[in-house]
Amino acid sequence: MIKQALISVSDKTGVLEFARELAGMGVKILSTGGTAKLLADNGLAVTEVADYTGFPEMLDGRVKTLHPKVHGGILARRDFPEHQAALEKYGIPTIDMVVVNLYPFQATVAKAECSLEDAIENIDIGGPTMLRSSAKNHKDVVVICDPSDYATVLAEMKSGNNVVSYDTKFMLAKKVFAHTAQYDGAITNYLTSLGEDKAHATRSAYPQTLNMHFEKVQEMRYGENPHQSASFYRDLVPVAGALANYTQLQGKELSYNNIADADAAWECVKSFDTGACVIVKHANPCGVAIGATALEAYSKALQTDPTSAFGGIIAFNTVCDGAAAEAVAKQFVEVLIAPSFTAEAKQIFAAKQNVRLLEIPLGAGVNQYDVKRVGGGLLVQAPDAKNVLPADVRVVSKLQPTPQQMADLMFAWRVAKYVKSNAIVFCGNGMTLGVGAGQMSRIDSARIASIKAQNAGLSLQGSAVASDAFFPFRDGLDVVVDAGATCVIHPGGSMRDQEVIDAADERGVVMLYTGVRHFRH
Ligand code: 93A
Repeated sequence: MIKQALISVSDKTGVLEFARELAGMGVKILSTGGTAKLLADNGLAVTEVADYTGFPEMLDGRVKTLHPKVHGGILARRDFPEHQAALEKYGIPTIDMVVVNLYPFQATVAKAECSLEDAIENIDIGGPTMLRSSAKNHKDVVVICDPSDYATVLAEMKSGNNVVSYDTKFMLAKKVFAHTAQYDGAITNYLTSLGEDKAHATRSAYPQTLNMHFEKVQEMRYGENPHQSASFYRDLVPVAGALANYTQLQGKELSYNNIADADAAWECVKSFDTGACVIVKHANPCGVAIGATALEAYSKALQTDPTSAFGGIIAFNTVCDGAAAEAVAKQFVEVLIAPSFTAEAKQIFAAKQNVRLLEIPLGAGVNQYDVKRVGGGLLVQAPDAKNVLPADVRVVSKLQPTPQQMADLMFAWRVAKYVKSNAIVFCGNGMTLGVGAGQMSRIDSARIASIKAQNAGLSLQGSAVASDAFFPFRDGLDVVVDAGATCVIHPGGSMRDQEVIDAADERGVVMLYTGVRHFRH
């Protein structure tokens, strides 16, 4: 039975309505300065904590609620007679509900002009203390740190005579410890990112102690292999447009490899600003194409490597309509991704319940960190968010590219970014013709890409080639030109650049430098 609640919130969203409902149910309300004023100004009966404890808020508000009359009332065990006797002796009533959200530390330090002084003043001490006290004693105290829980708690109280179930109290307590851990993590990240002079100009993106916080989306039956257990977590702060925001419309449970491949396909297809389709197998694109319709993009992408596309992951960056769905449904597909599906497309897959359909809203967010686990450690870097534009590239050959070659080269370059190194990608007419991925030598990738094009019955005559890093020798270039390429794009920057440029001129092909490398491992 909730008789007394303490409300102290920085984010005052919904708190007035919530407090009004509590008051209506006969709950006494204690509150701190700003919150008390808001409630009182709106006609609610509220007791200020300062009046309650007999101590004023002091030290510029640093000490408001840090008092035995507050913490005793929260922490006392209701089922321990000694605790009850102590409350009685010192005149401490119980506090049965605590509603607190914290000083906005993260928002404060996100501002470029934030000083160390500002940051420190925004480290909440009393708030987390009350949250932790209540969460520890959650058996008897309802604790709310997220305004989105007001409605749930009210509904339970109304239907249950001012009582909140243990399950809800436990859920709320778990949320509190996750929340305070994240809050302390943000403080640690901030303080340990400051440079010697503690000035913000020298703040590092990589704190000395790195805290990252995720929440579980789902456990998988197994990991990369059946003997490995696995789980999928998403960022606590959602990333717009990211895979983790998916909604599964139908199909079997997603596996670990499904999620990894779906991410590769989705990241690649999202990078196109016109309608595109990407087919991924074992984390590499095995077919990528643009098209006036989803069907056209898919049909072209499939041609690159129909063998590998079997059981692949397919992603569109445009709505998947009936025509595209019908074509895709003819092949064995593990996962199909699109920003949306038409009713007709959904209908077509209704007959194929094994296919996992994922809807993911488009968006331009990028992860703050790109991470890779190594033995006993974590490699952390900025994500490869670089998109090379036509204005960024430099023609280094004597021959200038035609507009068609330029378009094909830019397309090939975009794809190469998403192919594991060493990557060699033959393209033409807005589609991949041959993809060489994940080889230890660039020349082998070049050979494999041309063999794959041959196997698929695709001509490489007049094709465009992208190489994710520079050609260290002219031999790789010779392989792609022998195969039929007439234009090549790569970063440049090798010791033997001149040898490779001379080879391009000798062979009469166009060569472009991006000045940017896209290794991907
Ligand atoms: O300065 S504090 O660390 N010291 C405290 O004793 C204390 N008690 C509550 N911060 C404290 N709070 C925080 O005040 C709460 O966590 C909440 O964010 C804020 C609400 O203040 P007001 O009601 O004056 O707006």
